[in-house]
Amino acid sequence: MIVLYTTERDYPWGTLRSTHGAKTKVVLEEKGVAYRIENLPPGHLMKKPPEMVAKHPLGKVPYLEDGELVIFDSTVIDEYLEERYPQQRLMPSEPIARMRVRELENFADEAMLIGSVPPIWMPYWSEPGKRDLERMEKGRALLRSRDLPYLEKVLGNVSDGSYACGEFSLADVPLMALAMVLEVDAPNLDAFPKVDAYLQRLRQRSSYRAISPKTKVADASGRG
Ligand SMILES: N[C@@H](CCC(=O)N[C@@H](CS)C(=O)NCC(=O)O)C(=O)O
Repeated sequence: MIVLYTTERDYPWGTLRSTHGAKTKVVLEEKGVAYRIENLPPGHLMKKPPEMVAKHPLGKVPYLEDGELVIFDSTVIDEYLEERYPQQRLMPSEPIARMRVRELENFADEAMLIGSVPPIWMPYWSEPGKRDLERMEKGRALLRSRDLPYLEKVLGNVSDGSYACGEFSLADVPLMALAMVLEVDAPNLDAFPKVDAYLQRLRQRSSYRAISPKTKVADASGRG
């Protein structure tokens, strides 16, 4: 069975999960592939113990074992899963459409998951009194000034009720992680009505249950 190494923890304000681990979990769920979670302590992301670095040279999550294979980096893992487990396709077949999916996936990852989101999300892993509120506000400001306007524009190019590139695809997967973060941070999205409706649509997918802040660690530790 596939083993996904990631970090998840229950807090009174919701169950928090690695955003990049969530990307991989969503693809496993969408494809109905059997897996179990190996839940690493959040402290491992700082300490980077040798057994972790042996499997991911940067000591990050996620990494995944599929039999003898060890694979790191959420985007690489998700593309591997797409090719290895072709049920429930998450990539279109036409080259320009494939390019657009990869372009948006990369934007969501680079701009948000490693850009504006960590300053918002990481403080939630501490007690409310210990959070760097100034840092959180900077992350929120970047999200509102750069990332959400672009996403609103992208969503303006697809018909209402569809996903970022039409059918649900790998482009939507990092945005599922954004939906998770913004369920906890709960900003006012009146200025971004298409984003607001889209994030709510993402939260309706059955795969979202496995990353929802409402789903406890013990209730989403794998499938099958
Ligand atoms: N490009 C990597 C980024 C992974 C990443 O940054 N993961 C975070 C948790 S969401 C982490 O492990 N942070 C610890 C660190 O940056 O050292 C991927 O897509 O998997």
